[in-house]
Amino acid sequence: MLKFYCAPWSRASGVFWLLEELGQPYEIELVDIRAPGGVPESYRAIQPNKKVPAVEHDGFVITERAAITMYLADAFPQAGLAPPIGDERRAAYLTRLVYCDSVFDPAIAARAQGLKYGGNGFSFGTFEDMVANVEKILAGQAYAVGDSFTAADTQLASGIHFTMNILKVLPPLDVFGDYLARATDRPAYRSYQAKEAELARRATPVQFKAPRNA
Ligand SMILES: N[C@@H](CCC(=O)N[C@@H](CS)C(=O)NCC(=O)O)C(=O)O
Repeated sequence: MLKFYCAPWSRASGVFWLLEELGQPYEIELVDIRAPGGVPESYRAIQPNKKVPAVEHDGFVITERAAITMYLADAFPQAGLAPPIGDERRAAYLTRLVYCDSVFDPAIAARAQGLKYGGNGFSFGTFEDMVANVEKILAGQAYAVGDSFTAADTQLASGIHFTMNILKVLPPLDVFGDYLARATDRPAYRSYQAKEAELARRATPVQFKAPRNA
């Protein structure tokens, strides 16, 4: 049994895409994070911060995108999206997958909020270092890890898409655009998009605010 707690166009999107890549049956539970009354308190039993995504698998709940991504890609190895322990790509795979949440996302959020801080003030470091690192990775190879698509790409590509094309905080470098075109040209990406659009019809509409540096 696989249940996916999510909201459309949110930090659950990369996991949504991954679930489509895995090809396993799963049930969607809409958590309407934009509902005027907020997320019901009872959802804390699933996610302690009342955030999406969360996944329930065979009675166990997994939260935090990076953990969910690792868990699912390892739990369904037949999809071939997680370099296994012993594979020489495993180190880069874990590093880049976690980087999406521990550095990329908070560095973007800090920039979008106009937060002023010293380079060592927060564990995610500077926005400029983050952009340079992601640019360097993607200039040297087709995907987050070498020349094949892994679960790390569901997180990195969905993060780049949202922050560059919608939030407009990540600079629109060609290397990011080319990577996005490559990484999203997949049947599972298209089926995820269709399902997310369908889910959005049941949820409170999104209203994105312009970033403070716009
Ligand atoms: N640390 C969490 C963060 C997830 C997160 O920020 N989710 C947002 C959606 S973009 C959310 O659920 N917000 C609803 C709220 O805070 O009420 C993860 O990476 O899974």
